Amino acid sequence: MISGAVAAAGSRLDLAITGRLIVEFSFIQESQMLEFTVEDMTCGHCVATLTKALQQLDAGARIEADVQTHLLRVTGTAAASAVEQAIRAAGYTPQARG
Ligand SMILES: [Cu+2]
Repeated sequence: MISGAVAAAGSRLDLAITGRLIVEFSFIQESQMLEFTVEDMTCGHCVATLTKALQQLDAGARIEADVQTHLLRVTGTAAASAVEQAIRAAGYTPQARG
């Protein structure tokens, strides 16, 4: 989990202790709502898997899912690219909704 203070300080943190390692955080300051169509999200187990994966990425994220329409709505502070990556890593195929 990343603190709001660090996120607000900038997208890059230079960890002097470990030398020149630059860690990039794909987080934004304000929460945003992202909507995806996830065709292979077909039941409650899929929703549970995705919710767990997305909350590991962003503990404060709010996840709404509708298996009928395959809508997955993620409200949180992780960048869209990071959310998409987490969905793919969980084994699903997200398509951003316009
Ligand atoms: Cu399922």
